[in-house]
Amino acid sequence: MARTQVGIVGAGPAGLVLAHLLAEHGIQSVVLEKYSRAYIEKRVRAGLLEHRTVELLRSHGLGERMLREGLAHRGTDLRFGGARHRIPYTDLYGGREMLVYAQQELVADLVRLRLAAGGDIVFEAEEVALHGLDSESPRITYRAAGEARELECDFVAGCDGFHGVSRPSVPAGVLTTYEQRLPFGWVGILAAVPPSTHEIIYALHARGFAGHMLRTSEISRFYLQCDADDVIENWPDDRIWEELRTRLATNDGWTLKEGPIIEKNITEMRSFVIEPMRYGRLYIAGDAAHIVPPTGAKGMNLAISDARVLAAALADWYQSGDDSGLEAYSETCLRRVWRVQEFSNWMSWMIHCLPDDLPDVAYRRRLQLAQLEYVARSAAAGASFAENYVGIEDV
Ligand code: FAS
Repeated sequence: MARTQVGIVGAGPAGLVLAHLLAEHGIQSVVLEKYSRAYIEKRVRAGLLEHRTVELLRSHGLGERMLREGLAHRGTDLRFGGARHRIPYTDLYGGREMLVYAQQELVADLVRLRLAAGGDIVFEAEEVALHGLDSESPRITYRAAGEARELECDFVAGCDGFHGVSRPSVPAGVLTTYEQRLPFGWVGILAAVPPSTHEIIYALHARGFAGHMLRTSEISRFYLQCDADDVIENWPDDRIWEELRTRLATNDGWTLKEGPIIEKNITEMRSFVIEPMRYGRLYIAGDAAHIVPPTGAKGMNLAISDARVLAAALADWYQSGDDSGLEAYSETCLRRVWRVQEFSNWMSWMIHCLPDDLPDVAYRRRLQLAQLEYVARSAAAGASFAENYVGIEDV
């Protein structure tokens, strides 16, 4: 049976950043990843890095390509009633910028840097199962390269996303789950077309929300509000462009660049949190512990934030036997998780068309407009939006 100090399940942003930060403290880890390296380095997901995420990656030598190729982002364009309102969040939040840099590029960087530093990542690890989580030597069994393997650890980090095995490995009755499903979904679109603006657009139109997100100078990410139970077959390319043109239009004749759609899918708008984020020697991080609607571009940033907290707590334990960080891990992460849940929920309800069957919907639509006007016109409201959107420092 092989042995390591920390067994990490999942090579997403949480698992890979954790492995890097642990290595800096001389703590050994093995990352077990279900899919191939090629697959995870092509998997399109998030694309906006909070200021504090950029600073973490930069300060740990993980951001060289990110800083070179990422697009600095300093404000966002809020559209409603045909008018545009720019929220200059960098000016409103102490000069902090965000960076547009695709998640799959960051994953590729983290894998390359980890392997170059001699890190241990097992790709295509199948049938991963966790054992003895309430003991001092938890074990992970799995299959790789056609053979059964076993890894004994001091700790297991469950960084395997919403559909992983870590959360379900916690005995029934231990976790409390909180969830909400929003009454709409998103059509996520990736198009081979340069961005039509240099900043992100959030637009509320009578036909629904539309988002113009950036990715690179040649690729653009768009989102369209759809029914919660919609299917991608209902969204042929010409309907997508028609809806994007209509919903993003402004009174001053702004035009949308169009091009070939290279990927489209439906994303559910859900919120999910487990408490606590640990069981015995299992510490759960990232999407395995919480999901936020992608409205506020928070999921990946929150995953990396959990990894930062867990790495510091494990370093204290190994260096001095101080377990206070591990004891406080869940509470420390959950303060930020719930701050981000509240912001993402508030933003989602503010910029989506409310379904007709919602109780008191006429009244709620007027509230929505009042919220948008307030964020667009008030410096204080803009500053609060900026602090949350760019990444609140201390929660
Ligand atoms: P991840 O899911 O990224 O990584 C978990 C890893 O564990 C994966 O590589 C998976 O293959 C592996 N794994 C799973 N089960 C396993 C098992 N049994 N054994 C071994 N390995 C296993 N967030 C944003 O901020 N902005 C966005 O625009 C955005 N868009 C998104 C679009 C989609 C379609 C999805 C699904 C998510 C999106 N997100 C977005 C959220 C997303 O970026 C997550 O928050 C982020 O990937 C979380 O990182 P991790 O917690 O590391 O989990």
